[in-house]
Amino acid sequence: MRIAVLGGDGFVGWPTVLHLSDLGHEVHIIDNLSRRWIDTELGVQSLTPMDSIQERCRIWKDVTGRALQFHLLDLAKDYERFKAWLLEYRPDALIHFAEQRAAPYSMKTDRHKTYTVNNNVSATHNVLAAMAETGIDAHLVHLGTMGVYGYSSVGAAIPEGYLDVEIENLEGEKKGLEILYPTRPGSVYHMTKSLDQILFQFYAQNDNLRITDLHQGIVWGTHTEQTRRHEQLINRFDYDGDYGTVLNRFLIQAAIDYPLTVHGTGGQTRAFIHLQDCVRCIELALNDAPKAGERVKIFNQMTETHRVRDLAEMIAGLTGAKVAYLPNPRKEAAENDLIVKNDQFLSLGLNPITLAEGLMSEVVDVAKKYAHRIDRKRVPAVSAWTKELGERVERDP
Ligand code: USQ
Repeated sequence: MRIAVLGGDGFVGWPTVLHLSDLGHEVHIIDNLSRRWIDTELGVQSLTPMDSIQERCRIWKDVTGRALQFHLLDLAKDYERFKAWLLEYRPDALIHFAEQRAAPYSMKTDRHKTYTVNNNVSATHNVLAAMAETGIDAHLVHLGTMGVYGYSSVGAAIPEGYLDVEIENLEGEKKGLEILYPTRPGSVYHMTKSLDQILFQFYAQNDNLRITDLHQGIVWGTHTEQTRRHEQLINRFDYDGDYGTVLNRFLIQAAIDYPLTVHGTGGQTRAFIHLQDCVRCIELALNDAPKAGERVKIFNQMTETHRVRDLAEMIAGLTGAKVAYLPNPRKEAAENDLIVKNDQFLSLGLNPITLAEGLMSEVVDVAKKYAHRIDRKRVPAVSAWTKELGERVERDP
């Protein structure tokens, strides 16, 4: 297949590019390099040293003989260029990662909120409008998030995207209805992914676009089979308070002897998936495209659930790290349960990598190797969901 990976320079985008190229697909990277600009804005850098995207592509060609093509393009702003690109290359599939993906970054200030909404919603809508306009019948695979469901602890398993409900009509008869699972996003970032769902529903129904939405959990790990093949193919690794995600943060904190930063009681239960499984899921989803006219296919892309404090205690037990229970900068349920259905990927052959397999050492090894690059001042999470929470975090960092 000819595949365009939108956002192919990012944390999950880059390993996906390599995985698909390794399978023999012709892979194009479309990216505006915004993630690298945001590093500059925040004054942080990936724990792992990253080469330019052009250099990364050159190394991959040297190592494997397979070419990657990079196109510098801003999907939210360069609509006409993207449309022209689609007509020139006529891809079979588009994988859409091209969104600002950090919840804390999206809540920093009103500027960050509007940037996240403008960037994410425009990028998604531009992709859909261009596909409909050009008539290019590509399969669109989008990286969504488990966070669209919210964490309401009703004690029922979260289905894969859709909910069967019963409503009473005017004659008093009970009628069945299938609806998108009601969204309850917990940040502006998660809100944009909830909005994306409505855009997908509309374009699938109106223009027969073939769309898959992957509701992904929190990714941990850093390597995949392909990123290990050469030092300069290494993936980016975020540890800072805005972009670092919880388990990877705990692992690097343990490696540098920094007390593990649990927000609140740590009673938040979240869904997780290893990076290697993410890229495998994308491959499985690509091969299982919906037909034109079908509803959007939604998968829950996660493999296990964990409570934040249990993760911290587990890592403390393994490494001897201390655990710090801190004021929570986020407005979120202090405690929640989470049961998630993920039968579709399991039935397609996903064999999940779990935490219990000792793979966490992979991250600790990376953290130890590059510990000299860590700026300890960038570890605390300071972006607060409200002004009041911000003041509390400032008083007791
Ligand atoms: N947390 C801590 N300590 C930390 C960092 C986080 O206790 O040092 C807590 C947070 O308060 C939250 C939970 O851990 O309750 C998860 O936070 P996170 O930063 O690991 O994940 P989140 O903000 O939800 O976002 C990440 C990715 C996002 C993806 C999402 C999947 O950045 O792109 O969509 O995970 S999910 O969470 O399933 O929606």
